[in-house]
Amino acid sequence: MKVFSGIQPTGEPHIGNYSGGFRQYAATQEQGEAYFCIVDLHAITVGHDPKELYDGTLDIGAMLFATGLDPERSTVFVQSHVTAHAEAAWLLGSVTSFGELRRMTQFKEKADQQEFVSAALFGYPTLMAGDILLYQTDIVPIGDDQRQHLELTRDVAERFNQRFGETFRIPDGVYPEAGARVMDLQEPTKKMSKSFGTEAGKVLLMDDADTIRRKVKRAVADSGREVRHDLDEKPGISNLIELMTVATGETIQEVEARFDGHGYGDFKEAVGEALVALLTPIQERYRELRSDPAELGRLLAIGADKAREASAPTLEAMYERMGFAQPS
Ligand code: ATP
Ligand code: LTN
Repeated sequence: MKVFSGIQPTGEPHIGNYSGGFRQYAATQEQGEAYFCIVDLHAITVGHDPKELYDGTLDIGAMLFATGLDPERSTVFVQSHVTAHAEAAWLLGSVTSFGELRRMTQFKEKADQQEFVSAALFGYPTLMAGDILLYQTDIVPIGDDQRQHLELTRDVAERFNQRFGETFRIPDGVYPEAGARVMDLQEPTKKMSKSFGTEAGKVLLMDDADTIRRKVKRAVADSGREVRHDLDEKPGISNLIELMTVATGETIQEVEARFDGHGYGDFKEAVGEALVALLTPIQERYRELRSDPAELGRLLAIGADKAREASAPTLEAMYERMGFAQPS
């Protein structure tokens, strides 16, 4: 079983990224040969600051190990270190239509936020498709927001296979049962996001304990007083219930039962404490790893070597089947 996922080294990671990303990576690495990629090439699709990209790459590297990736078991690497990714994106651009890319929700949302809409932002999904397909991936652990990109990846892979012969395995997305779409604490009908929303709306993985408690306490609740999961009637409380499941591993029903008869105040306090208990040890490991950039660089260099080797045969097959003349 091959596992692949990617995370952008931009902005500060939040509890939504932990739920849809980091924690699933650590869990799925147990299932087989796993690749986790810091997608720096994706990070330049919106205006970026070079220094922030540089630091963010090491920050995310440290966070991937701090949240449980084992460098002995998983291949953790930086996208731009493996040139096959940029090449695959170009080749796949020829089997992706303008119409398909134009329909992508993330493109529309991000384009609305930018004054300068780059061609790279438009082509972003072909780069992501290449990331996944180069490794003959079976499963892709992601959050709900990436569902549409994964569907496009499958369509593009099938089209390539039909036109040029069986080349890619068709990957499946893996989404968490609860917490696949963590919502903003202040606007619980919008996804918690690195790039949108206010500071008060997101619990950052590096927030200190008091900040976490305060943000959860001030989270928008709903009318009524029952701690019950109901996305239509109670988006705020449902979101906090899902965060509790992320922090403790309980099911939604178990959380509801535990807080039956309790008011919102008690419940919020407990969610805050559970998040503090989850994040404190992660923060300690993160600080340790981040304080040794040389060691981090060494681990990422080993990852890049392994990823180069693993992706080369598929890239070669792509060139060959598409009719590019090979030196003999
Ligand atoms: P932004 O929040 O700015 O849209 P992103 O989605 O681009 O950031 P990435 O760092 O690329 O963030 O995503 C890493 C992982 O986190 C992806 O698997 C993504 O699906 C997941 N993710 C992002 N936001 C959430 C959320 N609110 N709930 C659950 N998973 C999420
Ligand atoms: N688009 C994703 C990041 C990403 C990714 C990938 C995820 C880039 N390449 C390959 C899974 C597999 C995002 O914005 N979260």
